[in-house]
Amino acid sequence: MSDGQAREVRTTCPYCGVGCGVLAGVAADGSVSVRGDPEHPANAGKLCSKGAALAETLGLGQRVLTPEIGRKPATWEDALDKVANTFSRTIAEHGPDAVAFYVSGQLLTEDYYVANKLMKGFIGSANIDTNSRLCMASSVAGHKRAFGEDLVPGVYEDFDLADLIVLVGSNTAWCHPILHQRMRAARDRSGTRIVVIDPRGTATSAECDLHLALRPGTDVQLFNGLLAHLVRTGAVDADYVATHTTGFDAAAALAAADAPALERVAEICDLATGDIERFYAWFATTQRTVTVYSQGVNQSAHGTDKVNAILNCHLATGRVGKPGASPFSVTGQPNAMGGREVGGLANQLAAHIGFDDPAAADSVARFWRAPSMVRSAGLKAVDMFEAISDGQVKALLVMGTNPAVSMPNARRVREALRRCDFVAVADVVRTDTTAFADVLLPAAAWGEKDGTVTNSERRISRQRRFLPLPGESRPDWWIITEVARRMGFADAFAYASPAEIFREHAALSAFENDGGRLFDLGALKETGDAGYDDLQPFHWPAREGKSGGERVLGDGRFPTAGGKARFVAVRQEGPALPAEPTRPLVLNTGRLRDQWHTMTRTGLVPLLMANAPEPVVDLAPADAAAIGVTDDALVSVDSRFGNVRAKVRVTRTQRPGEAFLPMHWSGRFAARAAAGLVSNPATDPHSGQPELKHVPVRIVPETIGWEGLLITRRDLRPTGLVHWSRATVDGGWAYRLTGGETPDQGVLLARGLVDAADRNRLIEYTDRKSGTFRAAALDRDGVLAEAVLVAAPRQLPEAAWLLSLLAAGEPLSDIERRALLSGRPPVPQPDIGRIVCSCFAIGESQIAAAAAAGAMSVAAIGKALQAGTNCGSCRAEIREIVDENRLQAAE
Ligand SMILES: Nc1nc2c(c(=O)[nH]1)N[C@H]1C(S)=C(S)[C@@H](COP(=O)(O)OP(=O)(O)OC[C@H]3O[C@@H](n4cnc5c(=O)[nH]c(N)nc54)[C@H](O)[C@@H]3O)O[C@H]1N2
Ligand SMILES: Nc1nc2c(c(=O)[nH]1)N[C@H]1C(S)=C(S)[C@@H](COP(=O)(O)OP(=O)(O)OC[C@H]3O[C@@H](n4cnc5c(=O)[nH]c(N)nc54)[C@H](O)[C@@H]3O)O[C@H]1N2
Ligand code: SF4
Ligand SMILES: [Mo]
Repeated sequence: MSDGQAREVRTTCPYCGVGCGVLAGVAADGSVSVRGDPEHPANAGKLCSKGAALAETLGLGQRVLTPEIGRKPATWEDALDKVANTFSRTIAEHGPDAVAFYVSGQLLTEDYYVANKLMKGFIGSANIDTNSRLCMASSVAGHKRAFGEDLVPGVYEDFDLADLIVLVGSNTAWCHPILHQRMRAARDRSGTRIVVIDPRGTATSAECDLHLALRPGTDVQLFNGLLAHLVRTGAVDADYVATHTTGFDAAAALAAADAPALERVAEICDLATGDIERFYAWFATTQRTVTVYSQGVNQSAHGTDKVNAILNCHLATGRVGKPGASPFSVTGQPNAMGGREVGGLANQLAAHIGFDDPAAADSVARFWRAPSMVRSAGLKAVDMFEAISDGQVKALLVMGTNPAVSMPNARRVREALRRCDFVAVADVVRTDTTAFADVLLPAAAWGEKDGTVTNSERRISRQRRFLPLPGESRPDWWIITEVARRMGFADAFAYASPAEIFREHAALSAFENDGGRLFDLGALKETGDAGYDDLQPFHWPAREGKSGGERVLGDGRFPTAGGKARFVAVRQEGPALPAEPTRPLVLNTGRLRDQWHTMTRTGLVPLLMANAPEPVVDLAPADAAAIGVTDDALVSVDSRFGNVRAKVRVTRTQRPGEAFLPMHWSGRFAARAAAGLVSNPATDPHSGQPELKHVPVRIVPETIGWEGLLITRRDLRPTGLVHWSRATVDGGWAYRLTGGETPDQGVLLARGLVDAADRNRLIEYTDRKSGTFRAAALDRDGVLAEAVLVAAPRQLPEAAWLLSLLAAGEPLSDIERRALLSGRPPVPQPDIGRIVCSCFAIGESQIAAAAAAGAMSVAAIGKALQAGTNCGSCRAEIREIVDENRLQAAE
């Protein structure tokens, strides 16, 4: 603990499924600092750029701090009564299936448990689904088909032990940075090979031994080809297959028919036969192989088949749950796993019990003393919003997710939210979804609440509170419990703390569980309050009287009826939507390094916005040329579901015919750039997961007349523009504006944007000839309050100096005032350029300069500037800059 810090609390990062341990220090003055917890087994003290910036997301400026009814402040009493009464009345009039909860893999297990219990045991409907439907559902379905239970066999140690790591549809370097670091370390240490299977070139593929940039959606073909190859070359573990599995012959036969020869695989996947051969040979001959997969596999109309195609190859070689040899579905959200454990998906019941086992469902009913136990599955996310749209579901509670942005066909989802008779939303800030709330419930945020989360390797860790509850915010478990009490279920929801809920959850997992379900926390069902406070990270299973479980399924016994794993015969199928002649490109969507989903928290941190400050669509050079655009052109991306606007980045990392749009920009950060507006709602028949990675689009340039930059402290939503987006910067926001009219008219619009309450404090400059306009408003102390620049397209001056004035917040000198209007600093300033390394705030120009001075490798740049030496997610970008410099030097 450093000086001035009163205390340091052990907690867990609220972002990705790596589940890194965090030490949050609270100083005597209340300020918070975070560092990686050296004792947490998931990260051993390391954090990525997002985790390291957590302290900067804790400000209260944007928070919702009081309940609201009809957008007016209300008491908790009234808000909770309103929710409970509306739900009760709706159920009385229209039945239990007329209500629904849409929750989140970012809730804590205890929050999730009570929400699931209320809906399934007491309301008597299974209409509780979660954003995990958009995330992990195909893996859940694939695991259940193959293993009989939703089990991730591997543990992180397997990355240290593997000789081959295959990453399928996983941009680990950006999305699970601390795990990627571990894989890279294994590669450096012991030559572990890394194969990346992703249509795009990514930061992950930049550091691998083989990148298979396959045609999107052809993973089943590739893995069927692999299974056929394993059979042909005698690499199948016949003993394992005979003793521990069923269905091999059918799966192998279909694979052989589907992928009869390498040439066929090469053709369908659009890969070179030599590359496929190399991958197949490595897989066949490397016992210690871990196959990691995430959204490039799950988010597909054939996601479950993709999962099983992969699992088939691991079963055929007996590589399941063994040290360094396992399939490994890495989870996205911090508690995606916890949600699955409580049964928070509409097609699960509770504690890894499904609806297919009536006796187990009876036991849940007895355990809960449930008056109206539901017996069949409820509505999955996409169908749930359809049912809301149709008026079948009339009352909805949304908790911890932002479906107006993150659901596919988001326009229709917004329409459904608008039409729904009653929408309650629990969130920590205002979002595009809270805009539809009849009742808004202020939830407690990370650092203000207690509970547990489960990471990708089945390890349960505590999130601990280290801040007081601000305003009237309350934890989610409390909100649900209070609603339940008001609906007449006070006895079953008499919890006074998350510890009580955790004990019940642990007890349920062990209740009448004779070992048929591996998910078992029985050893913890008597955990006292002090023990809960003190809970150390542990793996489940944690069966009573047994020592803790690390890897599972390694003994070849599976929780199926006969104790054997099942091969699933799968065949390659086309995308849900065939190519459309008028929409010749395929749009893929996904994540950026420094943003978390809809940016409600990472978007508050200037440093995290600096690497990618505006929404950009990636295009291959040939497609950009065909469309007639170059870097930074504004385009419209149109699918049959809607359209968005973004700037272009031309890059060789895209395959021709394919484009990539980040999923992050909500209506709070851009006029219309949410990927959900164009994404495809078609779902996988087994998992109900939508095909978020594949939709036909047309991309066309927008006609623009001027561009503007507005730097301000005010939270604005400009109108009348073709496009705008904004980035959080020190001291306020930087808005990038694009207008369709002439610069002259741009000036009129821009002038209106500047807050000119006090005209004396406004400085203006217009040059009609060049179409340039600049204005700045100073506040009473002569500090820059806002500035706007307008210019013909691509003529705007650099913003760095103006941004530094806003950040400094100091009264301007006379020289600075005069310089303001030239848009250039009085003394030339070194511009560090776009931030590349967020951990150490190192910019592109600094890296280029260091490279020019002789630092010609990622390691040398690390030595010179520290860039890339913490989480390492920026290494691919550093390499690009170094390579670029090398090319220039050679020219
Ligand atoms: N920085 C950051 N990290 C995050 C998150 C975040 O928002 N930001 N979110 C977290 C969450 S919830 C999740 S679910 C994970 C997601 O983590 P990832 O799954 O790694 O992330 P994505 O970018 O969604 O998609 C991964 C890759 O799938 C590829 N892909 C697309 N189509 C196909 C295909 O047909 N086949 C194959 N093989 N690949 C394809 C895409 O090109 C993309 O590079 O990240 C977690 N971590
Ligand atoms: N096109 C496209 N769409 C996608 C994806 C994609 O790759 N492409 N990926 C999908 C995936 S994998 C995922 S996981 C989803 C994520 O999508 P969402 O879940 O919609 O995204 P978030 O921004 O994480 O939303 C979490 C919300 O919870 C709020 N919140 C934070 N902490 C708390 C809390 O303690 N309590 C409560 N009540 N609220 C809190 C946040 O402010 C935020 O509004 O997006 C999916 N959508
Ligand atoms: S890798 Fe980064 S985002 Fe994920 S848990 Fe660790 S610090 Fe948080
Ligand atoms: Mo996710």
